[in-house]
Amino acid sequence: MSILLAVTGWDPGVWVQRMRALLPDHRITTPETLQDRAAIRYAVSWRHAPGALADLPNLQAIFSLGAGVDHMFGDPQLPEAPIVRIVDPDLRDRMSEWVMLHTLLHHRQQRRYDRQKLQRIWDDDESQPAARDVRVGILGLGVLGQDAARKLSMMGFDVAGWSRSPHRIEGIACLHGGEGLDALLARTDILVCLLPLTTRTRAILNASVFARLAKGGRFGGPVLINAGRGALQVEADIVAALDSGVLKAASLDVFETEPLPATSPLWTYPNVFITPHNAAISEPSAVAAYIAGQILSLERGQQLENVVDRTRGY
Ligand code: NDP
Ligand code: OXD
Repeated sequence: MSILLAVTGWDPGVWVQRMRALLPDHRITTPETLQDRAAIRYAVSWRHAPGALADLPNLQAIFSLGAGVDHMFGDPQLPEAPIVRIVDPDLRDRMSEWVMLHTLLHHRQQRRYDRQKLQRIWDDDESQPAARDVRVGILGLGVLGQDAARKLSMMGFDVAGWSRSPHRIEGIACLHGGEGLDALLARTDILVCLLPLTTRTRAILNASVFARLAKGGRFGGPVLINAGRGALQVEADIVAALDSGVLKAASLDVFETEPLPATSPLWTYPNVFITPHNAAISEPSAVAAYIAGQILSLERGQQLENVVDRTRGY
């Protein structure tokens, strides 16, 4: 039985090595070395080239090397086989670290102290709000959003979350649907986006949403934190909102175009933190173990887990 590893932008070598070690009875191949298409039972994809998974008559599952699966849907020849996404504590914890770090960087005004340090200024002038007086709104209450919500809540922040369907999470105000979004925005000082990119969420982080965020919060304007996908945000609207003061600051891990072009104005804002789409990397050992575990349990007759709903797009 063979596994086809089709990745773009990442070194396939490390993944081939990990998968071989965990599945010694399976042959791991890449599109470049693929000979027997009928032998392929599983595909492993990260932004695979369109058509790379076509004509695999015995394909049983497609594994995404990321939690997000939007990278596959641009392929007009994507096979019908079930798509499995990553749900893994290593990736989840990495994302929550990033979200907590960036929430705290804004909450504790770290940029201000960085500037003061460069100028050797000792100024403890400004009052520091308590976490309980800061309202965090999380878009997306899935695996990543729920974990970040719980951890921020444990730190004392006043946390609400928004999803497509209703949820109940102790200590978190859970909202959903169109009205829920209005209510969430109206009570949000720090907006954290952990949504998947779908036809319904594309460009959701736009001028209209920024204008509905809470005014009169503790930072002199709301803060945007996005680690979902770049196409969730309208960067021209972020720049305009930063210029007009509708947004006070931002932390962005994902961008409309990646790598973020050197010409992007986002680089120039002192109050915008930029990270290179590595809020939660897919750590090869953890993710290969997750995929190998799913393959072995499928071969023992069990069901695949974390299968994507193609009609919802996530
Ligand atoms: P999940 O599928 O577990 O959760 C998605 C959440 O978004 C769910 O709560 C879902 O609602 C909600 N949602 C989806 N569509 C809508 C909508 N139209 N309106 C309101 N809510 C909606 O995903 P994960 O938490 O695992 O991951 C989220 C995303 O994070 C990934 O898709 C990926 O894009 C991104 N990511 C980024 C990384 C990075 O390094 N920057 C790393 C890993 C992931 P419901 O609960 O009702 O279904
Ligand atoms: C993911 C990512 O989806 O790294 O896992 O973006």
